[in-house]
Amino acid sequence: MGDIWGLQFDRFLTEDDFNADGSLKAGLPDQTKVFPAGYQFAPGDVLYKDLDNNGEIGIQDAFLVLSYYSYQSAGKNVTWEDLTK
Ligand SMILES: [Ca+2]
Repeated sequence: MGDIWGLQFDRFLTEDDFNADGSLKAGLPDQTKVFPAGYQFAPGDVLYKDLDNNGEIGIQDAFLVLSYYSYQSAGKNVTWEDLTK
């Protein structure tokens, strides 16, 4: 088993994070690099912390986590391959 890198869980998205048309409101970090292409975000999805405050969630926001279990329990099924795109 190699080292496991993960993103820091911030909170879950709520209905207040979405516009009437289902799009995410402005001001939230862009998470499209760490979710599958075309993924439609919905209330209950994970919102990760933008650790370097560049407005998007990416590999630069990842940090070393020791427990694979804790990563899985954080929520959605994000693959490591997606982090490198
Ligand atoms: Ca970032």
